[in-house]
Amino acid sequence: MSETREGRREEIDAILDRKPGTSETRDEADRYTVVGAASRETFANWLTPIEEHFVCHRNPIPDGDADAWTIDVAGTDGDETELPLTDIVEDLPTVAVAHTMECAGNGRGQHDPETGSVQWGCEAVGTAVWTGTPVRSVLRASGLDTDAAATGSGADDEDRWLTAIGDDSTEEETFARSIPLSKALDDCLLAHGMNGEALPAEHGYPVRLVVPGWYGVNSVKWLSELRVSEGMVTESALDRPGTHARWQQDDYRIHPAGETPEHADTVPTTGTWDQLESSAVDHPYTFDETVMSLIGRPTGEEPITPHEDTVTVRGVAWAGDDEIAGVEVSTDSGEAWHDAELFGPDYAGAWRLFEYTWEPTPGTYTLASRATDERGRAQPATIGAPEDGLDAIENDQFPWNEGGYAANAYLPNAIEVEVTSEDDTA
Ligand SMILES: Nc1nc2c(c(=O)[nH]1)N[C@H]1C(S)=C(S)[C@@H](COP(=O)(O)O)O[C@H]1N2
Ligand SMILES: [Mo]
Repeated sequence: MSETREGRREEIDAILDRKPGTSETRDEADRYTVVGAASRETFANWLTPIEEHFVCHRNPIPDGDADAWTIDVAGTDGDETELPLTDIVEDLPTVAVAHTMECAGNGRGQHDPETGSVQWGCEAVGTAVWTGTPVRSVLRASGLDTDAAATGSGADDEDRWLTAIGDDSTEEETFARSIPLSKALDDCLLAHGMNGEALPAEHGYPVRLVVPGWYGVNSVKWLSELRVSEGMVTESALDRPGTHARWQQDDYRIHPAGETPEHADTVPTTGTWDQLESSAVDHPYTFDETVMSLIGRPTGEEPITPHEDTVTVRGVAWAGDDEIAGVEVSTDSGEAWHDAELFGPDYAGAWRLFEYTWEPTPGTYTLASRATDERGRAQPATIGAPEDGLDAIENDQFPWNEGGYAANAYLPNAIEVEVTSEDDTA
């Protein structure tokens, strides 16, 4: 045990060394190797530099060599094709996709009482430009009939899923996640580059799945296998020892205290918020990211002085597969709200920048931001208490849930800012 933990300690230290814009957040049991953005300043900019991008995984980083790496692809008939990564990179098209990756556990540390595991504040989110090969091209190159799957030639197409497996898997436990095949064919890619550089080891070198707009856990790193099947991964679905459905079926599900999620082959709707609202899904899976925003400037870390009476409040807002319709900023803990302006890059699956021009007098203020998506769904104010027993977003409260997933309340992310008068600094 201690040997593995020692190794992981060294691994964290090495990552922190390489990434000066991050700092560590760990769970008590030291089961996770995670680092998050070190400053709110990360959320004042559209592109998150690799040095500031959070890292989240559980096992040690597997050794990998791009030249020798292969991806094992299997269709519903079980026939396997082994594709060398060099062929994928050299023979198939390369595209770039902007993706705001948020850990499903971002905001977990805002649950009261605590839920255990990594106590993230808001630092487990970032936007990178990922370059790689469309999943559609890879499946086609391996001989799968992607057109039939994409056009929906039969009722059961709805229930086709793609399971991605990471090379950090062990005999006891496979890291496997399933997404609907339709999503995989639509916009997912096997990324081998990040922000114009080779994919760093901690982000999945030599290749990872990127699922735009969906919680980070879906974007399997160190990708070694792809499986198309009639349902998502369940405990008997893969022909191998050990548990392989844990990360799909047990963890990363939103449920009240003391409940055990049932394992399912499919869900009638995959949107995370849609599942929360639907009585047909008891314990939602964390798929697409729910509407969320963060202020990045001012940071609240030091007093600020208005320039020509104004302070620019800037931040980012995202809503998974949905577009951001608007962002409001409050300077009084959410009593009054003012429309912010959206600006800058506008790509599906990536956050938008927003800005609000504030004219404060000296004093202490609590700044919050609240985003609304194109379907009119706004961030709730707070996270409820376990005894409220919420299983959906109700009464302006996000449901406290045992795993601490998908929290998107705005008040826990508010920042206190001290405004001094221009004279004070003269
Ligand atoms: N193989 C593998 N892929 C993984 C994980 C992992 O533990 N193993 N962690 C997931 C989780 S929980 C998140 S939030 C993202 C984080 O990606 P990043 O470290 O590149 O930011 O990777 C996902 N992909
Ligand atoms: Mo995560």
